[in-house]
Amino acid sequence: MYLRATGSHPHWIKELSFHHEHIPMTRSQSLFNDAVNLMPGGVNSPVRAFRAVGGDPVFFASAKGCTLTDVDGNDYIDYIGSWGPFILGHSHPRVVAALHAQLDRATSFGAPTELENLLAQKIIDLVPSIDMVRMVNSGTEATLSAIRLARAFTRREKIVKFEGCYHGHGDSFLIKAGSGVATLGLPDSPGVTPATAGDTLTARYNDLSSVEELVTEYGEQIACIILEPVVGNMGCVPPVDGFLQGIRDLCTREGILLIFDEVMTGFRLAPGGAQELFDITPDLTTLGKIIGGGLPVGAYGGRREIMEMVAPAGPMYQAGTLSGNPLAMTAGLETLRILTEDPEVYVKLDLQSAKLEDGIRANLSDLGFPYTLNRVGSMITLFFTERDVRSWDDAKTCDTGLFGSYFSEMLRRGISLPPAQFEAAFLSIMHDDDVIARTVEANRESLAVIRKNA
Ligand code: KE4
Repeated sequence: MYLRATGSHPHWIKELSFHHEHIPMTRSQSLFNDAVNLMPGGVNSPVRAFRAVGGDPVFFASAKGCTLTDVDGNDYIDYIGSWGPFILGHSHPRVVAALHAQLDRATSFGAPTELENLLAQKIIDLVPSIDMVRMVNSGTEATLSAIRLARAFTRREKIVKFEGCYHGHGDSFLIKAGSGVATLGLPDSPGVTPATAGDTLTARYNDLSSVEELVTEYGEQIACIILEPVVGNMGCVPPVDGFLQGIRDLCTREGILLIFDEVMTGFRLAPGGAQELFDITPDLTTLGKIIGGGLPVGAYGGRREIMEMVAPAGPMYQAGTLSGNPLAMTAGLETLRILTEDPEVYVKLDLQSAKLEDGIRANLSDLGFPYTLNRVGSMITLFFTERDVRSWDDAKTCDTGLFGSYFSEMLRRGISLPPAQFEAAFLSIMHDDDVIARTVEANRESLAVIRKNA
């Protein structure tokens, strides 16, 4: 198979093709050429298609710790971690062993198992605001269910979300969403009806007055306010002082349920997630990613009086064939057990992440790049803008083209970053000093190259 001289192939092939009329197509390239005829955009989730950064996606074959290996045998340092789940690194031996043992017993019944009790209890023990929890199969299912529950409990219809926050692909959320919606420049998605969109109000993150304006106008109609307590889906954006408490107080005053979407931050920033870090108690919390340990698990939970409205205990319907799946429960339970064995694990993770931040900041100042870097714990984003990034209005000033060039330079140097400016990068407990030093060096070289080409 020979590479077609198209504009779509990765940069490092472009250089080679100048010298050789035909070079053998990589396996990754060949697989992607097949994939684009089999699945929309050749992927099963849009952000993976490299549309925001150029070039074709790398196909991976295996992973261990923080190292990925692609189908052509190239190794990369992983800063995606499957978009958050792999805080312990890939293929942790204890998680793999637990999965093997469960595989030999059974993978699914569609009936209750002790494993669901165990993971539910673990989540309830670690997240004080959760009295009762329901397992589902993705973050999207968790947030869809949580807003349906909020509407059922309050008998109100409107929800408030924030521009640039992403809560999965449920219709109500595809309004000024972050992550892949922002990455692909899709202001809203076709297929979402005006009736549905009309029940979603949007405010500006880190701007309490924009929330108060909505409450003044729609107060009694608002069932819930849902937000990422630390945003990952604009890139990493922390809450400014007083923002979360202000929303908490406003919800309490107005009888609005506060939903913390901790699909990304849950067990990422602290055992009790961002709500522990910022000492705020939401009424409902949505979870995902880490609680599945790399297998499909989502969950929503909160105050008992609210959760007991969920069928069959109450009238609000929600169901799922593979919800609480024993294999997925096993991966999540083992992951949380390991994660919470070491009381210092989050301190160590923060220290390592700070080393990466310091290294990149040194490069930025040495090279005269006045760019913004936001970090909370092991969530970090380098924004290609000179503005402080506190909201979508700030994030959207990024030079996404330059980010694309930076991404490609880092990939050529064996660093696998999220292929989009509006995503958070993640470190795991496996990102040691050597890995971080190599990343900082690659960052320096990449910034120097894009500066030269600018
Ligand atoms: P999933 O349905 O993708 O499991 O979860 C949706 C979701 C909900 N809430 C938050 C805060 C999230 O970050 C997500 C999913 N995150 C994206 C990454 N930004 C998943 C990656 C992708 O869409 O492929």
